[in-house]
Amino acid sequence: MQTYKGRKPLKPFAQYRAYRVRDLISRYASLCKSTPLYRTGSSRMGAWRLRRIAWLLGGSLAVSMLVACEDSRHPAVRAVFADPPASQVSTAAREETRITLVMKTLTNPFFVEMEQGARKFQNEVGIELLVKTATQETSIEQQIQLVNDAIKAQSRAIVIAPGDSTRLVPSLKAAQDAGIHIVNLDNRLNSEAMVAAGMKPVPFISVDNEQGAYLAAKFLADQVRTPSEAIIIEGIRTADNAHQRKRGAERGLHTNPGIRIVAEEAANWKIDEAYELTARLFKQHPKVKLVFCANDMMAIGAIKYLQETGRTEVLVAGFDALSDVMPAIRAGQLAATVDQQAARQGYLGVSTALQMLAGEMPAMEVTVDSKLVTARSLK
Ligand code: ALL
Repeated sequence: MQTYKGRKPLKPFAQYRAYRVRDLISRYASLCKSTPLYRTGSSRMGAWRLRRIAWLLGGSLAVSMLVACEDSRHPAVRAVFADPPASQVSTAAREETRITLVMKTLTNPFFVEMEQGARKFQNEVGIELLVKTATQETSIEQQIQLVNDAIKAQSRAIVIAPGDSTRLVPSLKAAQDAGIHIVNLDNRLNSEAMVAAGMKPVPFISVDNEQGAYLAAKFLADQVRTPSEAIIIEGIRTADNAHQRKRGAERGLHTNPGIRIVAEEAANWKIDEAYELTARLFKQHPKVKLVFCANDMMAIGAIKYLQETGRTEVLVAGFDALSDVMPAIRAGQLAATVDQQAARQGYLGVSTALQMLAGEMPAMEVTVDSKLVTARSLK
């Protein structure tokens, strides 16, 4: 049994309620912080009063919403959360909150971090969380199989970071037909494919991929003063976020009129493919000065080739801010990357699924903050 802030152990529903109160209060507090009065401090007493009233209102609103929504919960969830005998709590409650997180592959530390965030929520609230990943970035068939397995395992919700934006849709539709809630993380499912398949809309949690890539590519573009060639190494082309990052990178590089993009090709998010692609592209375009990679794994592959061939003046950018690339950032081998808070995405994905299980309406689109990381920002 887990404890909430060291106090006496609480049952899963009480833990969920405690989590919701904290969540609602903190959301209310950020709302208060964003009011002009709070920000400008034009009237100290006024701001203080407003804040205090807002906190009190927020607190009571949160509590009353929880009390009010308790009885409107899905009957199965209500049955589990409504004080079953202590001996049954762990098994019955866990089954009713069985959530499967489907990610792409643990060969990419990005997903290890995403799992950590999901596990953090699991530990706070006490749900049953199954974590499944395919073998490779490109193992889409296997990911489809994982969704089918989650249906058979009677998961109540599936939280998925899909490797492909369209191919997962039919199996996710089958999951919805089986009454399973779906939460889409990281890479957006194709809305046209969803409509064509008759899928209901699902909440989506991710970053602004276009803007993140724009910032990283612009950082590269700002470093060069003479006419220069650039290449873009893309992720899997059937993934929406790979497409968004390519667009953002083009926009960022084009902020410098002296830059010409001479090649844009996919290395499918993988180190080895990026290494080989970089080698091939540099044979065709030996004067390239800038390399934008749509993720850090591919940046690692590109840097490996550049180091081996003594091209240390070439500037490279990545995406993900993996801890593995921080030494390369400090050493100047990687000029920039983008922190997209994988753990936060995992945490929010699973908490959104639980919210749906409790019969609440979640936010349909959550954009997690992303941040440019450079040697300077690390100081
Ligand atoms: C994307 C993520 C990452 C990651 C890639 C590899 O969906 O956003 O940037 O590196 O998947 O699968």
